[in-house]
Amino acid sequence: PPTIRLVDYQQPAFWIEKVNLKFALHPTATKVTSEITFHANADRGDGPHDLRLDGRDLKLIHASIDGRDLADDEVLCDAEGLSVPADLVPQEGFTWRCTVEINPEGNTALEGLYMSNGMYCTQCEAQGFRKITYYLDRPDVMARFNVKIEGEAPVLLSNGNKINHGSWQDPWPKPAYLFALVAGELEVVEDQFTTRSGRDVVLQIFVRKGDEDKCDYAMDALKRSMRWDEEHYGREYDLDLFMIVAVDDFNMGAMENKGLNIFNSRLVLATPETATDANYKAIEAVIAHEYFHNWTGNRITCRDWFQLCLKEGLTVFRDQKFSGDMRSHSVQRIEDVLTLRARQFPEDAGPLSHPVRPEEYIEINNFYTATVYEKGAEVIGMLKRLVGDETYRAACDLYFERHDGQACTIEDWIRVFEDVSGQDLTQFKLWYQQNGTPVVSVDEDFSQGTYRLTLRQDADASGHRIDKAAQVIPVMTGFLDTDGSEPLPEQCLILDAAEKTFVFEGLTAKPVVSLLRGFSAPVILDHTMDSDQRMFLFKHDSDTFNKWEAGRGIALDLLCDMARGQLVKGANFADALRTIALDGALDPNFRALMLTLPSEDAIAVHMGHLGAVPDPEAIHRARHDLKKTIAKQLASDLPELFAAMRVRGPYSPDADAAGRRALRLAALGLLSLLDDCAAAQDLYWGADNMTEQFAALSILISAGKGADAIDAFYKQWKDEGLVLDKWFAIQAGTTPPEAALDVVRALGEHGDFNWKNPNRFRSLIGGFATAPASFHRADGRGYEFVADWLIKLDALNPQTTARMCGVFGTWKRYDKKRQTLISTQLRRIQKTPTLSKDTGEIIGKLLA
Ligand code: BAL
Ligand code: ZN
Repeated sequence: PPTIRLVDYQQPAFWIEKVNLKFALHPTATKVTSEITFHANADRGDGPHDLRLDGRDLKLIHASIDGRDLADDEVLCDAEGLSVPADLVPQEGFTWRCTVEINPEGNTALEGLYMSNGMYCTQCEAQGFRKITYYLDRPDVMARFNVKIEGEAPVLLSNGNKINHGSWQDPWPKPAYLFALVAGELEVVEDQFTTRSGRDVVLQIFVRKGDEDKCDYAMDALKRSMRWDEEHYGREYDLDLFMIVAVDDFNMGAMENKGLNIFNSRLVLATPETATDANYKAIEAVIAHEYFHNWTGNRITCRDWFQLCLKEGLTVFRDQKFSGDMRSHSVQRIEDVLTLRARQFPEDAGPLSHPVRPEEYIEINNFYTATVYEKGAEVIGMLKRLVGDETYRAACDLYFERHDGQACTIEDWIRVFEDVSGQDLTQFKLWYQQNGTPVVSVDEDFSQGTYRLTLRQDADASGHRIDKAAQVIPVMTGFLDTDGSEPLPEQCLILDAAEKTFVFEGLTAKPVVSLLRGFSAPVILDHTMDSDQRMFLFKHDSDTFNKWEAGRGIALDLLCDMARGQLVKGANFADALRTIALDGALDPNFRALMLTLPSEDAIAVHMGHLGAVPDPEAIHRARHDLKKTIAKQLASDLPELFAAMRVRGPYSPDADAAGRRALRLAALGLLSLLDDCAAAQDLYWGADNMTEQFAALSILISAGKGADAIDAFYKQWKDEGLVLDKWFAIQAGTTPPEAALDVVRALGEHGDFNWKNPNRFRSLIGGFATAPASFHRADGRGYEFVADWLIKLDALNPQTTARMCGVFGTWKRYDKKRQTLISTQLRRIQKTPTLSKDTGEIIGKLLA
């Protein structure tokens, strides 16, 4: 398959003004008739041009230009679309009409128009529209759509304003990737919102019968998102109707189609009995994310798919700030950094590394990555820090004013910041262009009241950054005296050269420096500190992020030493943890985060930084042992902490209640190592909400004591698909490593393992593959198991398969024997005769 390159971008030969679409729905033979008004692109200045339209898996029934039917030999169809020779195409403009037949039921890839539980739905980003009809399926072609849907279903939805049953008109020009259609037997939950200028908007959430009582939180989150975007970005909603549909079979989390967001049902539906606090938080964030796309993505879209981060990085940044406002900024920051480090740093350190704005791809679906999304959001955060809050807002205002209705590039985005701030951001733009994670190292010198701090930026260990230009790295820095006071104000040091020395005068003693506060840049900080210094910051840093970071650093060092077989004493650390865990002045959510040890994957990464080859089984044991040390140190406090954090009264998913539950459950996790899981058993059998029931189940399974609870959970929830996903996932992810493969093999045969459903597949196969000690078992049978399933799924759903191949992305960090076992499986996948372009691209990179 060809490689698509940013440098080859060319405007289309024709633009589209208007599209009329008619759907005659049928499960296996839907007819789509399109009438498209084209006009010449005067900027091209070349030609004459053939008419070249994108199209895949379409049966062309009829086509005409300006009313003249085209004969079979006048339309040249191939696997990727069709062409009509230039001499048959009026070059100034023309009306194209065609009818195609498509098969929604046979569409297992879940791109284009497909069926989910008897309901028709669409997913068109990035290139699904070409599976619906022939079109210029590229985001810079923005057109007005009118849609007529003929079908028996009581609910027939598309974008924009409803004209009558099945007829829709979208007044806003949009690229085809934002097109959506839904048809089925759906119930609607309705509310309303009045915008700040007084426009009344009807809000509707469509769900399957029986799920109507699970939409309250999503609706509430939607209204809060709408208000937040008005208050923080001056953005109002622009139609009279905003619809959300919950769909069970969905490759992504959700999709921001204009006026008709389609959501994976796990990100809409929640009741206290079926959803955890984490589920509620994710619903809030994703509802906001998709809503915010209405401006950052829809009103202003991307010129081409290389610019994906223009809408995704910015929209993630916006949803993170929204969640911080709704809950706690310091906890939100820690969680965002945990995600970045868990997903993006490994991606950037391995064979799938790419810049935030990639410059080439084979399959664009493979670039909906942590780098584009999460690192993309970090880049926006740095930009805001560099120009300041007010300038940031002024630049965003200018962006919306200047580019409304356009398909834009990163250059357009950077230019509004340059115009408003007067700064030259050429060097800053390297964040979009260079891949890899910069490593910032530190030298300190103190003499005669002068403190010199030298910061250096280097290539990371993976070598991705060798020969790369120095980037602009904002390093928020605090200075502490031995009594914990701060002799100098916090400042943002700008490291914009390979090396820079910052000089501070008039100090009476060498300060303890607190670097990269708030994680002010997505870099690896290589700051050698002894354990006393770390402990000092853990106890005294006023920056919550760095307080957490110091504790985490101590834990990581201990865990690495333990995994390497060294005898270590964690008592000091456990004692400091105890102080924090019991400090009633601190946010319980923060205390819970502190009590949660770094993940096994994070420990493996840290070992890599220290030059050691991680042993997944030893890491698993080390983590368990340190937990036990902590549990013993807190033994007399845990029962009380567990009891004190109980939330009384009806369940509420708000941050305070969720934070108390998080601390209570962290305490329970430790307590279970001392009481033989007695308290966890009590909680499991007595829980009245899913957060506690599920956490207790997880504790029991990981202790090998979950058999009765597993059976009972299944019986209780076998008719609730989303809860059943949890049942598969928790067994796959937390069963002790020696038993996990047998368990997931058996679950793979379970009657409810509907592997064609992406959520279910991800629960079982993804759950197993992200449990390092199980997946990386030394005999390689974990790799073989996952590869078998990936080969099977690829034949039906390339997008979900390719994404899950990312579980092999860190394979070069392991020992030679494991590397050989993994590469054997990767080659086996690669040899699959019908391997998809999506999976082929990822496997090719993994093996390169
Ligand atoms: N645009 C794809 C889904 C999302 O990022 O919102
Ligand atoms: Zn998005």
